[in-house]
Amino acid sequence: MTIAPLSWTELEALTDFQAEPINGATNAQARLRLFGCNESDVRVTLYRDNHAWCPYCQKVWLWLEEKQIPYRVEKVTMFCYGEKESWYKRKVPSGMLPALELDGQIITESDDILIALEQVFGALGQGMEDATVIPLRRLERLLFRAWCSWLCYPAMLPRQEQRNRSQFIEVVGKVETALARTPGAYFLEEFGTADVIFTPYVERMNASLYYYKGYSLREENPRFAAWFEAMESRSTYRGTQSDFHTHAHDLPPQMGGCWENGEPQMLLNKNRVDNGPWIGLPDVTYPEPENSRAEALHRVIQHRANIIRVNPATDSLFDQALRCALTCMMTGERCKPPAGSDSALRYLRDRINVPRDMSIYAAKRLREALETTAALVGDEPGSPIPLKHRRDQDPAQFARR
Ligand SMILES: N[C@@H](CCC(=O)N[C@@H](CS)C(=O)NCC(=O)O)C(=O)O
Repeated sequence: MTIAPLSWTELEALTDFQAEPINGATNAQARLRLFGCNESDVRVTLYRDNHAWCPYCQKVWLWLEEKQIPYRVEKVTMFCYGEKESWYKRKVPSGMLPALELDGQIITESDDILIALEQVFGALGQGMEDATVIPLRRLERLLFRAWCSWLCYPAMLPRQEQRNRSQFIEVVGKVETALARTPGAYFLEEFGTADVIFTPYVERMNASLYYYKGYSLREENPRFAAWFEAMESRSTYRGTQSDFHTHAHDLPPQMGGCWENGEPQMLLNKNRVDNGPWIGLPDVTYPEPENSRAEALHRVIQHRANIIRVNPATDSLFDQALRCALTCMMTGERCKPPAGSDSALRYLRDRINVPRDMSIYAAKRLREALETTAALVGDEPGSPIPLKHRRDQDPAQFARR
């Protein structure tokens, strides 16, 4: 039995999700963050990428959120997503992100940004140049290099793949030892700068190695597991957190390629990240909020005109198919979409970006509903996700009209 799709008006009545971008919890949509202060208190502007993807931006973003410094956000296009805004190139000729304007002065390089912010607003726990933090910053770069060597270069021989893997796991052992030095789950006695420094790439390592190498960083290392869990207890981190699907497909153009090892576990993991089930993947472990479906619905309704316009299917076909998927997500009932809409539904399934579009559980529920609905009419995949660029996600196409 399947039911008829609800109208947009009926769907609108099913969500009471209320975004509070300015003073609410950390979120990727805000253009201004006040934490209860007045707009006249704002001394900082963060220039960051549109997709909430750039790891160096995430570092500064998380720091500002933790310290509750009022700030403005200006979003800029990364090269592989589209054309860099000329106003930004006039400000920062290299076009690199992040940049920060502090009392009218532009600062680039994420580490220099954090040092400058510390000088004005004080450190977050132990600061960037503290004797306990400096060796941890070096360890983070060591881990980063070992990750790149494994992920971003093709291993010509199985022996080489094994060596790259062992080298990475050896550095992971050093990080586990560093985490074990204090009784709590964080790097030092209290949460602070060191945790912020590790966050962006450890999140990307967890996702990419699961998908391209069949290795689950978070599940195979108890101190990492405890650290991730502690991070997820913070609403700041939750607001910046991405999912496996987003990272697996955002990383290749940025990193110049990610290489699959073709092992059985890798193939299973890849299939699960791409086709579900998404609930239960080790990209998140905090309990699902009750309003995850309402959030997903709210976000789709808000952007539905552009979502329908950029979809390769005709507008009327996709409008109906999308309403079927949303009806399924909200009622739990199957709702058969028009014939030939399976590929269009999977096109959207594969282009939900976390946290740019919505939070992690909302995205999982939406992907699930799109897949369940597509499967009612066929097994046609969506058009492939590009590997060398992500212009299918060019922000210029999604600006609210
Ligand atoms: N060392 C710099 C690295 C920044 C960086 O590599 N940014 C990349 C994005 S992750 C970038 O802006 N690339 C230009 C672009 O993609 O448009 C920092 O720490 O801020």
